[in-house]
Amino acid sequence: MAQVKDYLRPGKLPHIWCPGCGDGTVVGAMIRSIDKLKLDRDLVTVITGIGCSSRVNNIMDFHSFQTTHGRAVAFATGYKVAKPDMKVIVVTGDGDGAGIGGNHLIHAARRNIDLKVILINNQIFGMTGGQFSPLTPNGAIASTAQYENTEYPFDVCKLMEAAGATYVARGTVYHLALTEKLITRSLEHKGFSYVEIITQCPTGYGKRNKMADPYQLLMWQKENSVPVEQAGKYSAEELKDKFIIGELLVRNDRTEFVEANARLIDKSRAKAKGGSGK
Ligand SMILES: Cc1ncc(C[n+]2csc(CCOP(=O)(O)OP(=O)(O)O)c2C)c(N)n1
Ligand code: SF4
Repeated sequence: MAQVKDYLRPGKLPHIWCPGCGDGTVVGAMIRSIDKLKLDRDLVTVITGIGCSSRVNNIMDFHSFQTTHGRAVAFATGYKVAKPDMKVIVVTGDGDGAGIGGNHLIHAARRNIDLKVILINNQIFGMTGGQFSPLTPNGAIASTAQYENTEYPFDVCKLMEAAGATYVARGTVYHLALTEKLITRSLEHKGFSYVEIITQCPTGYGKRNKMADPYQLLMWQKENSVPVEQAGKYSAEELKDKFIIGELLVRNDRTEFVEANARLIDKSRAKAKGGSGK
């Protein structure tokens, strides 16, 4: 088994993340999953938007593109259509993926295109100084919510399920073994995969919310997570504001988008040649 450092670009360490940031832990989990599956690294592409989380491809030694804020999924859609043999992993933040890029996320899920989206949810805009995102908890403090956040976060896993994704899961940096397993399963799945990873931003979120020590943020992840297998034991009120973690949806009843189009092209060509096209 190779080591994580074997998959990092030479000369890119030390990385840019703050001490205690969860982004590097997610990189480790992604690399261990790729290594476990023995994926050919020349057939893996990591595509990101803009944000601290979107800097993962700066250090990961795979084909990679850092695109514009919120557009990683749109870019990856075109890339996957042009290069269907590539394993395309999109890494995005809660601002990047669920805010400015939310519409792309919905429609990629609806198409069931074979993208592996990993949304690193640190509940804040880390890179730009701690503005609240669509996933910031109600009542939390942000640089743009100095008294408290009066908005409510939404459950992107449920949204992905409703939109048509065929693999949906949620892990946390605290529950790292589970998270690694979920990433591995999503890489094996054919179709649109969404894995949300709850992580910590001590600088932009923790400091303002009485959890400046990354350890406190990890304990917050632990205390606010409920394994999906146990969720049935709790009332709706008890599950309010909790993260349901684990494999939330796997379905295999929808044809993957690129494959559906390839089939249609074959059918149309056969028809043009005088066949029935069936
Ligand atoms: C079109 C556009 N709007 C705004 C920005 C500024 N911007 C850069 S990163 C970012 C937010 C990043 O937050 P998130 O996606 O949650 O990632 P994090 O840094 O927390 O990992 C914003 C608003 C930008 N680069 N481009
Ligand atoms: S600002 Fe937050 S998300 Fe960005 S590197 Fe620092 S701890 Fe990580």
